Amino acid sequence: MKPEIFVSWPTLPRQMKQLEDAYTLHRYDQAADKPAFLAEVGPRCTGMVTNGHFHLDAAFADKLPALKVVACSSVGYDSIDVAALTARGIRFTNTPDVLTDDVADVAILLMLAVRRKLLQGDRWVRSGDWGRKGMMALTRRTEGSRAGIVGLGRIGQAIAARCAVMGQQIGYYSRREKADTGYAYFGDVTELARWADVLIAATPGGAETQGLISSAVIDAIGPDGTFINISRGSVVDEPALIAALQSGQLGAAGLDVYLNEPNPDPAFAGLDNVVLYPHHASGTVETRDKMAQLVVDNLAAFFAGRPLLTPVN
Ligand code: 8YV
Repeated sequence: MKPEIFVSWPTLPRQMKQLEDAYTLHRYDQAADKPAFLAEVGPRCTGMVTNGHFHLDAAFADKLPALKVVACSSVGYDSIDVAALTARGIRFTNTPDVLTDDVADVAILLMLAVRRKLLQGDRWVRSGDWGRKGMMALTRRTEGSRAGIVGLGRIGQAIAARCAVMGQQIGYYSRREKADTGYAYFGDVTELARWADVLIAATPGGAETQGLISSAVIDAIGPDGTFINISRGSVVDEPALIAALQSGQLGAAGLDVYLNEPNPDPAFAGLDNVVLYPHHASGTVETRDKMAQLVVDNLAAFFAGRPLLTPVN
């Protein structure tokens, strides 16, 4: 008998085919009557495929009493109650490392697009303003500017390495100072924001970081400063962010994540001092294939009694 797998959020087609060959899949994501589907097949499923966009709390997991392993196709899992899974002895895996470079690239992409006014420049050419009005407004230099990174995990470190190559001064906030980074440590996010020209949020989401980029931090970045967010929308006080961008208290922002996805606050669309990206920092063919393959390979390892490739618990 093939193990029965509950699919709350499918992965890529190539990997779904591998899963279909190896297991009996139950596609909750496609079920018309989800409560009935969960009640019918949940008790039979020993494995689950999900994603950080799916809310998996203890109550939902309790509907799968035979569950032994959950393979998540994202690195972030702030929507998943891993402690509840662990308490039941359910293993949980995510997709670290394979997306680090892509996400760090997007942080730099957004920083440069904002500070060098890429979108305004594109419009300046397309609209004919260049011919009618001449040179567009001057922008801001990267070399020598100060990059403040909030969270120096895998992705934060990859961002810092890119900033260093571009000649930026680098400061960071983390709950504890990290040894031998060569970067300036700030034990207070607001102080880092006051120091930095660009503040980059690179922390995980979840309760511990909710609202970490507060109104006070946003004000400390200031009218000449830039805020970049490639972490989670929950990390920032979004109403305060919008108000600061509207008033000019915050100079500009580059955002990949929002409180309400995939329909962010419409106020963002009315701002010309923000560059918007649709939570797509890991969205390359190569990286998403690697992330999806980790789902397949972690499940295969579990059911073969081998060590998990990327365990969280
Ligand atoms: C995507 C992400 O949102 O990995 C994460 O935590 O936020 C992104 O990679 C998506 O969850 C990948 O499937």
